[in-house]
Amino acid sequence: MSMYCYQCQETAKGTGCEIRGVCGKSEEVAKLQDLLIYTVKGISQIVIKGDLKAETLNDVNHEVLNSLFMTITNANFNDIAIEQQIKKLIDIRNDLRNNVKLDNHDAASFETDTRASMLEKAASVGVLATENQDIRSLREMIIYGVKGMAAYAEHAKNLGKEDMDIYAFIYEAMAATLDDSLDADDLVALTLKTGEYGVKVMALLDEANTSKYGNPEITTVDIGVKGNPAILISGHDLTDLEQLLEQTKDTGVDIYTHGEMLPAHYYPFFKKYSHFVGNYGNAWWKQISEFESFHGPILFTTNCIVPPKSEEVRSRIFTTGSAGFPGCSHIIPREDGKKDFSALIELAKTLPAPDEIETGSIVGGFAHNQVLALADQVVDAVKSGAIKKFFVMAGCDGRMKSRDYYTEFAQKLPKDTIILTAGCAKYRYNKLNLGDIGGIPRVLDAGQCNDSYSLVVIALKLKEVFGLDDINELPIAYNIAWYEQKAVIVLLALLYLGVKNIHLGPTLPGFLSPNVANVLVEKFGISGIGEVDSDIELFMQ
Ligand code: SF4
Ligand code: SF3
Repeated sequence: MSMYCYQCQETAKGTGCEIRGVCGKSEEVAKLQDLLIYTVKGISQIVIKGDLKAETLNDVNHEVLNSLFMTITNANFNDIAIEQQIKKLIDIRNDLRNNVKLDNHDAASFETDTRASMLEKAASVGVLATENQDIRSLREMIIYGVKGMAAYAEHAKNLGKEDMDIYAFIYEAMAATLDDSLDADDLVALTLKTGEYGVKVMALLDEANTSKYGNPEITTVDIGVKGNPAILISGHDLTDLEQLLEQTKDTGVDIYTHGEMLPAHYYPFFKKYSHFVGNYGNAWWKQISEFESFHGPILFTTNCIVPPKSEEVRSRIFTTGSAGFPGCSHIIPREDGKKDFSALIELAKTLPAPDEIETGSIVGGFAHNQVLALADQVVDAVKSGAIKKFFVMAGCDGRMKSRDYYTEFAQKLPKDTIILTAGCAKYRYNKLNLGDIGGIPRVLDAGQCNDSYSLVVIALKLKEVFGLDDINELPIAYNIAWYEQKAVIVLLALLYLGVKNIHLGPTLPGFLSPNVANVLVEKFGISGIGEVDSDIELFMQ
């Protein structure tokens, strides 16, 4: 076997990619990512055993976040960037080790410098290095949750918000995945603790986003095109968007969002930019054709990148932050921390305007503040029976045909139900005309995947208003679609908050061993999805 990765929903045969990633990740990149994660574990061991405080580890914290983020599905396919990051982390690790006395564990002391030696080392430290299937399953679930946590912590950090407790937990969790004294019960407890910190990191990012850009508000977003040359921005990082909008002011170049950047339109701050014109396209997996017809430069601030099929499209793709793709220009911050997007802007001016692929608009902006402003209306509608049930359908989209389930599910839901959504999963139903209930749209989009936090705040508020003791007594059902590791941290956060009977699809994670899957079923009532009609019947009971 040349590689082994089973971290995402599209893993080969539902069990693991062994030759090449379904996502397009090569064997070499997969192995380098394994080694990068192993190096993070080594640093974490030194931090924990040396009782080093995150407050004193500024650059180390940031490089650890970046490394974890680089290994998230569809974030970074660039072997050279990952190799450089391994070297950087080994230097950091060795510096830390000089000041800490500890028994030399391999992760905290191995040395490699050439690509060949890295690949050789990687072969023995990946997922399968843990032999016991259940321990492996729990360790990997914790690591995937921590990856999602790191992604959200990085966005918050970019906005100047950091929480040392979150960094300390990342070290604790990553070091624990090498600790052979921990048994399955210990790791189940750590999994829930990962969820606890998942709630903290999403709250931190929510605070970072809303304190800088205002609270999302009901917004109509155009999905057609204007006639100007344009840049498309994808991913989740709002600070990159802000800088791009500033630099394109009065240049004649328009800015469109793609995929997970759509919710940026909901923030009051961005509404002052008249050249911030709309959203182009759909969820990440449709980018191959949508990037062809967009014609202008594309900026990836994070995942999800799909390997471009043509040189022409590749030449228009730029990456920044933790994202990367071989042969695409990568924008790094200048000394002052700001990014220079002039290369994209100059390129955009030479290229045609986007082709129109659809027309009309979509409505979103139903994050917690906006929904709570409508609380009276919502509560009245529930009390009168006009709203029978809410369906949380947050999470990710993906290319599998089986995800048509979610479109059909949304279409067939009774008309007295409301869908609460967040993440790119929404593209399965946000352009259907599902109507409204007394003026409340039947699809309420809170924002990006991290804004699933908003849905939790809304649920907790409803619990308070209705005077309930248990969040599970609310008329809310959870039918979550997952794809990558940010969805793992969202799921663990929901479990930590005590949410039961979550349905997870389109397939259960390949990284769950049968025993670990049983624990999730028995303790939390987690289940997969079935047929649309019977699932709706079950949910409505
Ligand atoms: Fe396979 Fe997903 Fe890993 Fe890519 S990220 S190699 S598709 S399991
Ligand atoms: Fe989508 Fe990649 Fe997860 Fe942020 S863009 S939700 S899949």
